[in-house]
Parts: sequence; structure tokens; C-alpha cells
Amino acid sequence: MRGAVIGCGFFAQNHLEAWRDLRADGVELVAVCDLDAAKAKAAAEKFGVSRFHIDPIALLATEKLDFIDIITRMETHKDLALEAIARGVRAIVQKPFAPDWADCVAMVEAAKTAGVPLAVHENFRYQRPMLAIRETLDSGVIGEVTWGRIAFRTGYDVYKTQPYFHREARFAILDTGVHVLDLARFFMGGVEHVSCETQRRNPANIGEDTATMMLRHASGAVGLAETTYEARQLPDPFPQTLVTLEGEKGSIKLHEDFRLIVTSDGRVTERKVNSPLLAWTSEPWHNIQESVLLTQKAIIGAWKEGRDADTSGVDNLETFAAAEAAYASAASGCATAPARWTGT
Ligand code: NAD
Ligand code: 89V
Repeated sequence: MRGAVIGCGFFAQNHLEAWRDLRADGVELVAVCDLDAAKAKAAAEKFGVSRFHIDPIALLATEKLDFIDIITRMETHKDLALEAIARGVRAIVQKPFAPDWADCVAMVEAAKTAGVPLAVHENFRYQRPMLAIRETLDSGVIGEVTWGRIAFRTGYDVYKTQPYFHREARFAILDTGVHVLDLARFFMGGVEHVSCETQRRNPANIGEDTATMMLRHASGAVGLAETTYEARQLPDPFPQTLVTLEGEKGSIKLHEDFRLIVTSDGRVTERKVNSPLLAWTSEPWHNIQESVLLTQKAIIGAWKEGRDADTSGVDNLETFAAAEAAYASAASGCATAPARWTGT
């Protein structure tokens, strides 16, 4: 598959490393693009990509592409995805899918009308510990999940590499809230309603930096999805997401330091589910970095088999709808049902 990357900033470096590894799977990056010529040129040189562009429309008009990987910030996702879809080019869009529900639906509907595959690079469910939890759930050793807690709580200085966070009016829920909500769906299924409290605990932020979301799932399970960048704890588990899932036969707990403890019918097992370091990964990011490779491998693999990615645009609408419901609940003080895309 011939692809191109649009956006060569901070997180794109991980995508580019992963695309380089996926040459072995028959993926060839033929071009990169960034409005900043220096970034585009540096990415092309570092990753051995033939051409670089500084205009995404020129890239789409001149390159023969099977897909583009959009690693810009959320306000540009829709326009770039629509340009690709209009040319029959598959699109991968980084999270958050878009700044709002309407933009997400516009992309999904355009892709559906054009018959062009659209995926979201929602990669927390491809982190090695999360895959291990999913596998444990599928084994049935704890039975159906009836309660869960998914917590991304850190005080790590994420603002250093993502300074734009300070200026996001809708921040924590759209940044990492979508990750913990996606994990809640991944482990406990569809969300029936959301009750949410938000806080702005760091005065340097204009948006919420802390969100506590209580979920009622269609299965009857109750979930707690939490995220904050303003925890004060040592050791700080960044960027680990900690998980507790309880079922009628036992529980699964993912602790700091990637310790997975499973209780089943009174028996307890413990193992480490940490990612190995790759040639291009390093602590503390290595777990997220490996998930970037696994996500891209999964998306390309699905497309090669002629099916939608698990993290398709349609799937991510459900995650995004839960995020919008969280904002609505925080504003109203009431439990709020996520919007449903009816497919028309
Ligand atoms: P960034 O600002 O560092 O990089 C974005 C780049 O896109 C910049 O270099 C900018 O010049 C370029 N750009 C903007 N508009 C463009 C356009 N129209 N055409 C071409 N280039 C354009 O941002 P970042 O921190 O790398 O974040 C990018 C995305 O990745 C965000 O949506 C963010 O939420 C997401 N992200 C995801 C993860 C994860 O998947 N776990 C982690 C971090 C960031
Ligand atoms: O993964 C993300 O979306 C980033 C984080 C700081 C958590 O890596 O924003």
C-alpha cells in the first residue's frame, strides 16, 4: 500500500517510525507533508521518504496514494480527511477525531457515500496491557464485567511537548478522555448514559484538565472513566492507564509498572504485561509507541482483508458521542445519553 503522512510534528515521529517498520508488511510511504517546510524536509530525510510537500492539496493532487495518515491537530482533521475521501484515498485520522460531533459525522458520512475506508488512530486499546486484559476477558475467567474503573491520572509535564493543551477550551476529555472512554467501550461495551464532573485545577489552562465520568453501559455494567494531568503523585505512572474490572467470577487489575493481577474463582495470578523496547522506543513512552505500530498494523491489515478497521470512523463515533455526552452532563448536572449516528 502506498501512503503519505500529513503533519510531521511531535507525535508524527512515532507514526513515521511505525510506517518504516511496516515496510515489511508492504507499506510504502511515498511522501510526507507539513505546512512547515523544515519539518517536512526533516521527516523525509530522517525516514527515507522520496518527496516532501508543504501543501496537502498539492500532495493529494500529485501523489498516487492508497491512504493518508493525518497527524495534525483536531481542527484540521475534517478538511484534510474530506479532501482525501473526495479523491478516493483512504484516511487515518489521529484522535481526537475532530473538535465536535458534527465534524465527526461529516467525515463518516462522506466516507460512507464515497465507499472510502476511514479509520481513527485510537491506539490505547492496542497497548500491550489492554490487549492482555481483552484476552483475559475473552477467556471468561472473571465472567461478564459488571463494574470497571479506567484511570489515566498523571502530573507529568505533558505541556512541554504539547504546549497547545493550555489553549484548548475543551481539553482533558477530548485529549485523554477519549482514550479512557474508548477503553471503557472496549472492555464493557456500549454506553447508555454518562454522568460527568469536570475541573480546571491548573490556572494556566483555559479548559478542563480533570474529568471524572461515570458510565452506565447497555450491559448494565457501571464504569468510572477518569483523566487528569494535575495529579501530584510519586512514582507518577505516566503514561500508564490503570484498570480495574470486576465480574461475577473474579477481577482483573492493571497496576502501576504493568503488573496484571487476575482473580478467578478464588485463585490469583500475576504477570507483567510491559512492552519490550523497540529500536525506536524509549521509556516512559515505549508502551504508547508500540501501540502506534500495532494500531497501524491492525488498520492496514483490516483494509487488506477488505473490511473496516476496528477503530473505524463509525466505531469512533460511539466514543466521541460519549465524550460529547460527558461535556453535556458536566454542563447540565444530569446523566446524558450519547448521540447515536443512525447511518443516514
Ligand atoms: P503538533 O502541533 O506537534 O504537530 C502537528 C503538525 O501538523 C505541525 O507540524 C503542523 O505544522 C502540521 N500541520 C497543521 N496543519 C496542517 C495542514 N493543514 N497540512 C499539513 N500540516 C499541517 O501536534 P502533535 O502533538 O503531534 O498532535 C497531533 C495529533 O496527534 C493531535 O490530534 C493529538 O491529539 C494526537 N496525539 C495522539 C497521541 C496518541 O495517539 N496517543 C499522542 C499525542 C498526540
Ligand atoms: O496519548 C495522547 O493522546 C497524548 C498523551 C499526552 C496522553 O500522550 O495526548
